[in-house]
Amino acid sequence: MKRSGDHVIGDQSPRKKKLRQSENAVGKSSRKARKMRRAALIVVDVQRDFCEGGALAAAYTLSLLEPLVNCIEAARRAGAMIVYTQDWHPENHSSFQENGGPWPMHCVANSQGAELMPPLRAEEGDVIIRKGVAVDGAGYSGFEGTGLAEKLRELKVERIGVSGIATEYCVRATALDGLQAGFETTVLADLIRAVNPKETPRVWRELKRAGAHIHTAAEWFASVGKS
Ligand code: VGL
Ligand code: ZN
Repeated sequence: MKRSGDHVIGDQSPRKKKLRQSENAVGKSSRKARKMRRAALIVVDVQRDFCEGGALAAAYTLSLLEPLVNCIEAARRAGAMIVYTQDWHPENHSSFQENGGPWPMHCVANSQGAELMPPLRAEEGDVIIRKGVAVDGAGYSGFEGTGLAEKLRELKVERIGVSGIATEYCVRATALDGLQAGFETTVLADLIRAVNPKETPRVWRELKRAGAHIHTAAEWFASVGKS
């Protein structure tokens, strides 16, 4: 894995070093450990069906793609891992209206609607997580039954930035589970989109109470490494 060893986050200006040291005041204190605080950008469910024109489109997704792609590229340059989650349901999934669930049919495994929304695409070394693959269970969280927490630990990731769709469903659930799994979790305020944007302030309050940071992507990068 080309990117896993040789991109070290933490090669930073003195001011940022100081900030990093105080963040690390409890726990790991060696210089080496400080340098190993890797980050992952988690891109939740940015799939055709959740974008403009899709079966279950969130609001304002057209304005998401360009800044998100920029963020993904900056994250790569900073040595962060990129994780894409994909909602990946069987045709008879319990969350579909025809099966008594709340949602129109969406993100059926291997269908066009389940593809990553262009121009997003996974590159070598990225992690792809498919979720909601069983008939039952909503499968909102990228961590639920996917092995994502173990994978991130294996890659020495300690901090995650959560972006994507939808704020009040899969972004929320993924961030809460990330916190539960012990990752320093930042929700990227400008890179998430809701099905119902009126829900966004409530979700932010809930996530903050649970221990998440809410920052813009630019603010997150200032603490992750140079971009
Ligand atoms: C989602 C509704 C149903 C999401 C997934 O990605 O937030 N929402 N399935
Ligand atoms: Zn779904």
